[in-house]
Amino acid sequence: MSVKVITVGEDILGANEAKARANRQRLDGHGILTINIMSSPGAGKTSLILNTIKYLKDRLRPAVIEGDVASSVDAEKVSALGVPVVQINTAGGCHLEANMVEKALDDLPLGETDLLFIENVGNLICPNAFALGEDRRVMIASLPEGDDKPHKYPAMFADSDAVLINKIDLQPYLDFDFDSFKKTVVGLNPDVVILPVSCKTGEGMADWYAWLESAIKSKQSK
Ligand SMILES: Nc1nc2c(ncn2[C@@H]2O[C@H](COP(=O)(O)OP(=O)(O)OP(=O)(O)O)[C@@H](O)[C@H]2O)c(=O)[nH]1
Ligand SMILES: [Mg+2]
Repeated sequence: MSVKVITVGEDILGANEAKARANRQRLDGHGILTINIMSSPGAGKTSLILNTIKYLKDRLRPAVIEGDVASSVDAEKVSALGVPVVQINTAGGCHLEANMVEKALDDLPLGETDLLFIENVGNLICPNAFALGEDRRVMIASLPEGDDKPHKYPAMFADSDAVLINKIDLQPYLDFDFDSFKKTVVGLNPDVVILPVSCKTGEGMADWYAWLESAIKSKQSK
């Protein structure tokens, strides 16, 4: 008797791609630049979002979707800045999926939003495999994680438009080889933009804001 094989991964990813395209069309309809921010737990996703909101809130209307396994800790920090935010709790899921984002979009004022940050679940294994409807993907690495992470988790770095190296203020205390890190990332992703920053001291953040503003301009000119 022949055995029917269902490749679950392909089914799930195919369905996710379709939902992500629908999210993207919906966001495009409102002219919203959407950034999917990925990193390991604690690399600085929320810190980057909070700093960036403070920097541009007077000129642009941001909104945020927070993805976490549990809690609304990060969403509360965003909400305290007076910015619309929806928290998704994945209840054990290790990445966001497009259908979760679709639901969150229902609860955001899309007509009054210019820029949407989606903070993915902290994880270096699989968030990159699930499109959400974003325009750009930003990966945050940080000095305490070590410079070898692109070797160990290559897909996350290969699939990103920009890689931020956060916590450069900790350089005196750590052996992080910037040249080796950059060489590995460029080997995986020749077009990537690499930006060393510190969300704590503000060093390098002007380059991040310039990258973001250029992405916003290119979205608005479409
Ligand atoms: N020294 C230093 N600490 C930082 C920097 N950026 C963030 N942190 C600290 O790192 C810790 C984690 O930062 P978060 O922004 O919460 O990281 P996250 O990626 O959002 O974490 P999860 O949502 O839990 O995955 C916090 O204690 C921050 O204050 C930085 O540039 N330098
Ligand atoms: Mg966070």
